[in-house]
Amino acid sequence: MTGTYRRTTVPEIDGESLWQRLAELSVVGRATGGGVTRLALTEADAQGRRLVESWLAETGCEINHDAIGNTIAILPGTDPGLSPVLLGSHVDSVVNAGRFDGCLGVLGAVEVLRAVAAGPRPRRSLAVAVFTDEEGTRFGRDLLGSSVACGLLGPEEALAIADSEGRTVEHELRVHGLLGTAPLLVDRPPHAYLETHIEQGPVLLRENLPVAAVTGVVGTSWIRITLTGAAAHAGATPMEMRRDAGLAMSALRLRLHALTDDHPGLTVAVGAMNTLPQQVNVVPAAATLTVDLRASEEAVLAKAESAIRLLAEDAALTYGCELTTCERMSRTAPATFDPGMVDRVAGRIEAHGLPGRRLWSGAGHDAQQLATICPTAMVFVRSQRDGISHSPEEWSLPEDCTLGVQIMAEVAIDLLND
Ligand code: HGY
Ligand code: MN
Ligand code: MN
Ligand code: MN
Repeated sequence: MTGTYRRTTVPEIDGESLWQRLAELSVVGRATGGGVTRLALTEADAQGRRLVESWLAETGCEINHDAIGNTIAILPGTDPGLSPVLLGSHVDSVVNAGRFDGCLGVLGAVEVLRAVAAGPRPRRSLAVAVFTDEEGTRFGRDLLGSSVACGLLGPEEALAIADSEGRTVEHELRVHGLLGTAPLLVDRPPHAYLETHIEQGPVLLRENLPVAAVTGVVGTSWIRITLTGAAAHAGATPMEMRRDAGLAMSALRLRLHALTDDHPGLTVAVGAMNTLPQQVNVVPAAATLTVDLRASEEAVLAKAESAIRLLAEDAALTYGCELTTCERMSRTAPATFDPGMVDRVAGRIEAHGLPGRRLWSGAGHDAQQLATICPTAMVFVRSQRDGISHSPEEWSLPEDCTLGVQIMAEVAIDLLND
């Protein structure tokens, strides 16, 4: 169902400009694997932020940063005392990522700003947020910027988080001149928040639909586990005398995946795994792995989390090892979006002559944090190539991107005149 969609009365989103800017931003942090690497608060991420802020400035917005470096741009309405309508997302990425994850939402918001700035000023101000460190891959805490903005994580605690080389979030924000004094969103909640994002899954592609209204987002729990055994000679040590931490970790990994059998709706991923001392002829003395648990129901997520420690202790014991650490790295709660906001998005999709498909998100998003402080909804845009994401293969069609942002613009413009 591609091709042209019925236009509506509101200003049309400039799809050309959106596509151009997605391409331009994708050059910042170009990775050798052909994708994009803009890990949070690296020079590449800061360069990406500066490029986006230059485009925000062109629309006449006032631009500030808050205590965790979130960019907050505001286009004043005729009644600036009213709480603003906020659009946003992120431009930091995982390693060797695609060009759409987060960027579609931020650059879509830029296009909505351009369309609104070109017309009669609405009552409410229109604000755009570019959140710091949504991905969490460098500092180990996902949705960092939006969690602080929404009062779910203290600024001091967040600023003190360090990466594996000991560089703190605060240090990196200072290096890039992103530390600011703008009020946190929780202190002045927006009237509403909207985010456009690629689905990062196969559902819309399979159903041949370009867009959907997102009904909610899974909760996520990241846990790091270390098992300790004993280094030993790979040849001379009899098998029954070994305390092989690598073997214990492999057994644990299989048991973690088996959790999905007794917890319907749970997803499990072991994204990082390594053994020490990483020598071909030494039985591993230690092994570390990270677990990414997700569920749309809090009870399912909590039950899976509580099972982890027992599984790790049991796997360690089975192979004569010890469980040394089982620490939570990050935790976000599942979020159900405001039904009225979801209806607005679905209604605008139907106004374009399309089914108002509602869909739950298996990926985490800044919107799940914003949902704790104001009415929130998301627009999903179809992902191509089986929905692959967090990969250079990530792809979406220009007309689907334009339609998704057009839907967001139409909902936003209604809210701006609320
Ligand atoms: O992991 C996630 O779902 C998101 O991309 N941070
Ligand atoms: Mn994202
Ligand atoms: Mn992502
Ligand atoms: Mn995400």
